[in-house]
Amino acid sequence: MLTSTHGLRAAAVAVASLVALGAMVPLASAEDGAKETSVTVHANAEWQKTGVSVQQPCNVEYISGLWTASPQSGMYNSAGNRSQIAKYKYPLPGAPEGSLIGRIGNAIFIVGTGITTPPGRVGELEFVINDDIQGYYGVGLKDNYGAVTVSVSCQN
Ligand SMILES: [Ca+2]
Repeated sequence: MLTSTHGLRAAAVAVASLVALGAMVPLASAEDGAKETSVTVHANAEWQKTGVSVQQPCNVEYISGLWTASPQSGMYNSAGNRSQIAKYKYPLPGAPEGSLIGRIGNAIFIVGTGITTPPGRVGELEFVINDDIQGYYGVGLKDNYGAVTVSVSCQN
């Protein structure tokens, strides 16, 4: 899904990030070839394909939405629940439960509220909530609800 309103907001975020870093880097924008995609990730589903084929590192930024991996902990954004650390069988052990996790091939990484995908990784980008997706410890994804939306901006 492509949306222009999300594009504007992500561009503003990108400007703010570059200003904060003092970077003298030309801004990526739709005009100079960056391709931006809005992706909604659901809390109650396993690894979700984005349709985005990563060739060069892509920027992922949280836009909107709340979800939960455990309703008694309340709702939160893609940063997850920082007071609950993911267990061994979760997609990314040691990262916050309920955080947004990305995968390209066999590389799994935290997205949280925003990242640049790891260099040298090529393939389809996938997302999942950091929860017990196999139902190893309990009900797994069955008690989850909500969704978060991110923008994915790639130069390829
Ligand atoms: Ca759960």
